[in-house]
Amino acid sequence: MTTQIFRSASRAARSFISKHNNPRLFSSEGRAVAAAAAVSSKGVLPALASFGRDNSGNTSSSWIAGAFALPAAAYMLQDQEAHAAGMERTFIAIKPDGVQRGLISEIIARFERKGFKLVAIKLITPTKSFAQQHYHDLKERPFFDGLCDFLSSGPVLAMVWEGEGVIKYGRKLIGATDPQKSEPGTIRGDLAVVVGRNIIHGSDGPETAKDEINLWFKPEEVTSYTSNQEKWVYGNN
Ligand code: DAT
Ligand code: MG
Repeated sequence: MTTQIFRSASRAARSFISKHNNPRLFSSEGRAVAAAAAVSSKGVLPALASFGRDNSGNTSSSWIAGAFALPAAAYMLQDQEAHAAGMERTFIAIKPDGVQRGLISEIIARFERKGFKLVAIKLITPTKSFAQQHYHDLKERPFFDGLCDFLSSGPVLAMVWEGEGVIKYGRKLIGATDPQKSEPGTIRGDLAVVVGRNIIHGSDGPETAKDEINLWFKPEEVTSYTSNQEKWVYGNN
């Protein structure tokens, strides 16, 4: 019985979350949806409880499951809402040197193991003008032309990663721009030697993250889903 209640609760929560887990989930709009559901489920509970009896006066197990499922679903939604507040997305790209050196799985593994979630990925060789757009902030720098030639010289693995604090922490995983100065344990510190071949790009703030995701991906290429491990990666005690 307890298992049945738990399954039913999980199903209810999952189905609600998947229905509402669209690209806007982490916007204030998305939070409002989750909050409204949590509040309204509390409101309907007493009514549901009174319907949970059949004519013989026995309690119907399906209604009981339903009645218990709702508070559990509301609890899970509130939990989702709590960690949704700090959720972010960042643009991460493995540059042609990282792809050619066979470092894709090594780099993806570091983001995955941390607990971040991959929501978009594609292998693409950008044109030079696309590379210039991507690095437009650096157009006055002496290395700009060579940098854009390099980025457009072969396949780049473009990705969007999602998680709490992923923009800033993604940069920590990557390490300093110059691999000579990157700490051991970081991607550039462990896997690269010179600044001209530092294997990976990561957005440096919320605005650039948004702009870079929009530059590299169409909205429909960025997925939204609830990973099974989220309830173990996030939580407040
Ligand atoms: P980051 O990639 O850490 O965000 P950035 O935005 O300052 O660093 O520069 C973008 C890329 O340009 C960087 O990954 C490698 C290249 N680059 C930066 N500084 C350079 C330099 N002094 N000489 C050559 N290439 C450089
Ligand atoms: Mg940068």
